Amino acid sequence: MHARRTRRRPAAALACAALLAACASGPAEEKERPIDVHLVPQPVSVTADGEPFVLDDSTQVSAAGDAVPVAVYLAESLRPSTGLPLPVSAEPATSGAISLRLGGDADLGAEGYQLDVTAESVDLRAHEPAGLFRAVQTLRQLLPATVESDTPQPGPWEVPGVSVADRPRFAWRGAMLDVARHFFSVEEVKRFIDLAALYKVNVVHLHLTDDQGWRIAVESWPELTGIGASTEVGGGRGGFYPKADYNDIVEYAATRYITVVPEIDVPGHTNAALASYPELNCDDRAPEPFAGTRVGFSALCLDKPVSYEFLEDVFGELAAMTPGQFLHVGGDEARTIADEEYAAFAVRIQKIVAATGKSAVGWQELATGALEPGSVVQYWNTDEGPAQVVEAVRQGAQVLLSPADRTYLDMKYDAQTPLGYDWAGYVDVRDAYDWNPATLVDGVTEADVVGVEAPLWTETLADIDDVEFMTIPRLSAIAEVAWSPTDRREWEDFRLRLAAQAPRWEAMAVGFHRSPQIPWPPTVQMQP
Ligand code: TNX
Repeated sequence: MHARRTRRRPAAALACAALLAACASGPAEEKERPIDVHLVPQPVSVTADGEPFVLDDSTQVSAAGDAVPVAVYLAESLRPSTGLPLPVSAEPATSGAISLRLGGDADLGAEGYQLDVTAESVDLRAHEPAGLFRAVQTLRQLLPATVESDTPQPGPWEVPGVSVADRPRFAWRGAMLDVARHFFSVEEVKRFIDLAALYKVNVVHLHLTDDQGWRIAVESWPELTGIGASTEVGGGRGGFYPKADYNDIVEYAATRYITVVPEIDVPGHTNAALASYPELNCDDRAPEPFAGTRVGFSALCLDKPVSYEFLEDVFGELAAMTPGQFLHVGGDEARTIADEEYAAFAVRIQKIVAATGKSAVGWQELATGALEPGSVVQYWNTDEGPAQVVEAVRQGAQVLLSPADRTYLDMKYDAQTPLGYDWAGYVDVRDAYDWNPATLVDGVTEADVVGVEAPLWTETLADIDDVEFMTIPRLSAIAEVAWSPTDRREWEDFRLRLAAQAPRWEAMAVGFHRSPQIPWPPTVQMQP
């Protein structure tokens, strides 16, 4: 696993080694001494310029003020595999310390950071705690892969001598999990959050309601999580998050500097609500709970005042549980509603969200109505095309890019993939990686794009093993699309950096898909 190093190498050769792509044609001597810098997402700049730092029994983690929680997270992440004490202290960094400091250059923004490794110290600086947290993810990837194990491993725990300067390209780097088609426990959602956090994702969007299940407690409409939560695709038991569980998820995400964006999908995709309350149906008759996979057949009765009381109550309670700025209103595939009626609803639901003090995100269909200031429109339907998001931009809105043929984690990788769908085609790792958000849609420029999100729909995915298989490695690819500057991204180089993630996933027991597009290394044996 560990590189053999000479004491000093010319700076150019080291930089070549660090950037790997350039090394493909580098001197033969360099190929014999690779340096272990395989970062995903690719940082803005990496310079390999010195001796490694070695963690040992005397290594301290130093941090003060708002940097302390990140320092504690770092120490807690490293202790199980390294077996080192790694005490966290407020003492200013001395030699032999990993130090996390705030107050770095304001140009680093909310999530940028500077990471400098010398033989004496590891120095992480950022303007805000989120930046320190992203720096910690980089540091994890500089350590040997076995650091990710939850049992003691032999080491040595060497960090190559590098300087990294980094900040994200887009503000919204998301992953969506559909907990409605199949229900996922709090522990499973936390696992998904942790996988996302590894790749510097900062938004986890939870698709909380759909025809098959209503998964979030609403005190003013309790039957939503009675009948409404009682099943899932295939007829399983379903489930829901009581408010305490939901808050636990939101707080866990916050410790990873990830914002949860909750989605209540309306007016379509609402069979679970319609089954729970007859009055939400135009004929006052509640349908049976639904455990199939059909879409587009259900809708709230938009002529009835009670439907809007329902929406005000639901989004009001949701807003009170949401520290972030956004509530997702869904809005997709309401195929039983006439265009004019839908457009009026789109306006009304945005106003309901605005009254809670939040901003609305909606699937692309939302843009068929007038958009409120601050609304975000999410592009997904590559079969229909992007006309609605071009319209959203014309109205001054920002766009979140989730083109199904690039970012849908529920699409099969290829014809052999046992899980998932293929309505948007196969999405192998290269499809997920090799595109540019600024040029994807004519009429949508870099400034119009708030970010990129990878949705995982779970009609065909029943447990966390299925989720891991579909998510990894594609989420790593999409996270790099959203984080790294275009001129630092190149497929051939990415393949090699991604391949180096495999031993990390093995150490974490992540059941990832071994796409034939990637030159995966042989499996490494971990200490039991
Ligand atoms: C389309 S994407 C849907 C979902 C399905 C998904 C399956 C979107 C806004 N709607 O309801 O789960 O396709 O790929």
